[in-house]
Amino acid sequence: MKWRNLHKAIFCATLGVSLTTPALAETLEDVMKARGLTDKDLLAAAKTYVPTGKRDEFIAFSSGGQSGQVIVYGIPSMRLLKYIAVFTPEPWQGYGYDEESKAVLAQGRIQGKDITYGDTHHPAISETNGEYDGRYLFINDKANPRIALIDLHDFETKQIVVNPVFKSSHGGAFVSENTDYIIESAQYPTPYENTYVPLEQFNEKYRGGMTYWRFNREKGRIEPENAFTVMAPPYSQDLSDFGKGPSADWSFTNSFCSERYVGGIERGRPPFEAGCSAKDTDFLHVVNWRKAAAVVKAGKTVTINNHKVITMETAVAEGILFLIPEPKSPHGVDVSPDGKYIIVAGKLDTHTSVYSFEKIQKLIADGKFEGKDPYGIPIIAMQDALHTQVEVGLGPLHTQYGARPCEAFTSLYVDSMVARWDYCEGKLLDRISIHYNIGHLMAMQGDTKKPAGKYLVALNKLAIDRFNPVGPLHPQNHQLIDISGDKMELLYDMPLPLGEPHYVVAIDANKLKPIIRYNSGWDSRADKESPYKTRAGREKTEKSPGKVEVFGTVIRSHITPEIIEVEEGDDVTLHFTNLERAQDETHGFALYGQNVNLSLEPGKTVSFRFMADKPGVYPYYCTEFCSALHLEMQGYLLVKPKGDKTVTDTTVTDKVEGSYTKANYEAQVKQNEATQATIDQVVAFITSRNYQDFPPVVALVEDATDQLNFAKEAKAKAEDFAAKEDWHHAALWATQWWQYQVKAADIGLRAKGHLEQGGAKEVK
Ligand code: CUK
Ligand code: CUA
Repeated sequence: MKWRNLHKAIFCATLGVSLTTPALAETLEDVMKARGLTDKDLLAAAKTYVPTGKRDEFIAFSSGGQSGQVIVYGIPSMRLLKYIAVFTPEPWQGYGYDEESKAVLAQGRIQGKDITYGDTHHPAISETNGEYDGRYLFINDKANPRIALIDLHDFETKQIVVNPVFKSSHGGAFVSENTDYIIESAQYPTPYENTYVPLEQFNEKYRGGMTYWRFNREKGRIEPENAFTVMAPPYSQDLSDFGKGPSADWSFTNSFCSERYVGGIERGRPPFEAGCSAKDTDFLHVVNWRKAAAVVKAGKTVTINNHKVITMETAVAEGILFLIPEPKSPHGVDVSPDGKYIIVAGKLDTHTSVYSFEKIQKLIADGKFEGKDPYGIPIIAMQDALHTQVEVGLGPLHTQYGARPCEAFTSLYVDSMVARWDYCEGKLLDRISIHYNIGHLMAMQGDTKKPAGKYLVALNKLAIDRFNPVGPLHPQNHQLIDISGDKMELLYDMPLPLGEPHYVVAIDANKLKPIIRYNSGWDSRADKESPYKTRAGREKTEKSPGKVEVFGTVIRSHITPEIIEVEEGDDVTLHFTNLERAQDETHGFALYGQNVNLSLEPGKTVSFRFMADKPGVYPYYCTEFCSALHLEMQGYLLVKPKGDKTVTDTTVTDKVEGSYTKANYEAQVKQNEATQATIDQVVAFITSRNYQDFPPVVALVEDATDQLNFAKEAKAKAEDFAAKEDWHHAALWATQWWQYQVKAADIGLRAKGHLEQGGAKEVK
């Protein structure tokens, strides 16, 4: 019995339940036995389980690797929350299907070609004073050197910028401590111009570099016209990081092939991997970006592909660029939270190297260099700049920081471990095995001035046997590790079924304040009011020869217009505005055979354009189960053959529906009156409470009021027809009046529930 009580105590203590909770039919002991769970499992479960209706403490934004998307999940539950469409079309969000988002994707064209995927590596949250501010997210595309901007007020991609001089880029996106700039360094050296240059001219004509994209926070956009690049030798630049605090004006980028080796096994040469790891060291690039920006302002640049470039000669003359040797095949470069140290991990070295920013500054000020590289760039001696080196294990890659002073965590690819160590004292503290072959690792806010500690996520390259098999292509495995105690503890495995994520960033959930609906008639992709915004009752169709433009709306449970008639060969554009104000009342729009799926979140306006090139009948419908009458949220696009002169006779379709009688009408009116009585009760409840203090309820009330106004209009129409003794139309409109009442009641009840749960007070 002691055994059982122990488990109960652990379970109750960790979940905060009182021991006097009445016994459940099934005991914890039974479940543990049946499922083969240990004490450790139980603790891990209690630490990660987020009960129904509760939320996570941190929100993680993960690169989606080759999927070209961003994956959002909660920590510690590891529950998936969203995929954000970035470089790749995504139908659920209408991304790449509505004209507004097609325009965003079109910004990412490379030399006129549509690129419909991205290889995303490094997400970065915007910072203010070196801390995440939760406003924007940036992410790079390695394959096509691009940076995307996601606005975290609605989690949508707003902008894509294409690097004008690189042909691949890896060391982005990382932000300066006030997000003045986003860095993107080159990876594979190429000529800056978009021309052919033979590989024999590699040393002379191929170049690497670091691009600094200016970010305008007021506009919430990257300004390509104010971006610049610091040219660098063809050393295959890799990861980058900006300084913080004392080092805030500087950035650091490493490189993995300072051998400048060009492979070509088919030419009888040893391959790239042999030539690029021949030397014992590569180069850490140390750049004074603040000075570089001033040099750009002073006009000391050359223009290549319409983009400002600081040449290596200028960079050297102005004291902008320095090199420091770093151990064999380095990968991550990560600046410590206090900004005093730069930690580099060399994949083929067992150490992490801690460089002292203070020492580097002194050496630069004293002009103490060990020599120059072939391009005349001063080289600082490694031993002079090092603070310490720590033996952490095999294959160190990336470093993150914890909440304790001097606490660092480094991923060990070859050892399949995470090392916890002290970068001030230079000593190893703890190690934990992961499964298998870790790439990046991520601690909560672990690359900012204020790491939050608590948890760490290992981004493992291989899953092998960790999950139920799903064929040769395996999911990725993000493993959650508890770092709150002195010993690291593995808590959870999460399969990620979308691309190979490289890096993740996680922010305190309280720092994110996304909206729940758009201002009515909003073009979310451009973040401004849409010129196609349409109000209720103002829907219209404009026709001119060869052209049809529809200004429609959607609201539970109909699409207006319900019938669209065009002629074969017409150029058709549909604009729809979602009139809903209620939270989560999204409608979709799908149309047969035109490759379209639109997502209309409350308030949003989107457009879709296509050629009606084939006569026929094209049903359309709402793709979100939005109400009990969702299936009826439908319509027909009729493409008439060219020259068809048939006149539409509505009386024919009316007859198809059958005929209604006076008795039908009266029965419906009776039901409507009863429904109205219920609505009046709900309204009385809401208005007797301080509902104005609850913004979501205010939105619901506005929405319900809309529906009641529609009901009033339908009622008037029904009564008109009744007066004319047209019982058929009177009954139909009475039914529609009831439909609006039902929706109003539904919304009203939701508002009432919200007030009851929120503890609203009675007002006089
Ligand atoms: S990279 Cu993939 S594991 Cu692109 Cu930051 Cu290191
Ligand atoms: Cu709107 Cu279903």
